[in-house]
Amino acid sequence: MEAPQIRRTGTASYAAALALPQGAFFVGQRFWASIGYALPALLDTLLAAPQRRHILCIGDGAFQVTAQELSTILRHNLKPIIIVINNDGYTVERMILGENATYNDINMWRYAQLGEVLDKGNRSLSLCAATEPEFAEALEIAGAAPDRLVLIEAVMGRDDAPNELQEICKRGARQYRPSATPEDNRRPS
Ligand SMILES: Cc1ncc(C[n+]2csc(CCOP(=O)(O)OP(=O)(O)O)c2C)c(N)n1
Ligand SMILES: [Mg+2]
Repeated sequence: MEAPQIRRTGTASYAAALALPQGAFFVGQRFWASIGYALPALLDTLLAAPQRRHILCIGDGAFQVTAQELSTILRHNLKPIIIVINNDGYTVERMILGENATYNDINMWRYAQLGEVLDKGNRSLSLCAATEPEFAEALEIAGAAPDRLVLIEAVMGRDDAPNELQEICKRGARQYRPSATPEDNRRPS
């Protein structure tokens, strides 16, 4: 079986906790944690190992930084599965500071239409999943379509994040902003 690769940014980093099949490997950059890295890095690994099926888990915020590389991936006729976690902005940052602050908002995109907009060649398949059964079905469809780039928009709640990550963020918030008050989280009117 071809082994997948999974990479990360933001809450998607918790894809690292998945049990991967034998022979699969994980690519990420936990040290710098730079958003915008993962999509172009996917292009690199696709070019290095086109015989494998590559799976990218990426946050909507990170995706928007270098989204144009989706076009390059299509131009090279590459066929990854890209899961964009659409949680309406910078969730991991909201958990540290500014839960409702506008600086953690991003513009809402029609992610599931990008494969079509960026390519006249009909080489992609786009799916949108807002529930667990829909997501499971989307993965089934993606698994059965190795000849297409598959983009899955996974719609999540704004505050939906792994418990462990929430704890880490709370500790980070106390460390970096011990003086932070509830007012810091208030959205300007
Ligand atoms: C280049 C860069 N700018 C800013 C940051 C700070 N930062 C860390 S995570 C994050 C938001 C990530 O949002 P998203 O990719 O949507 O992930 P989510 O936590 O919402 O799943 C930001 C802005 C960073 N790590 N790298
Ligand atoms: Mg996000």
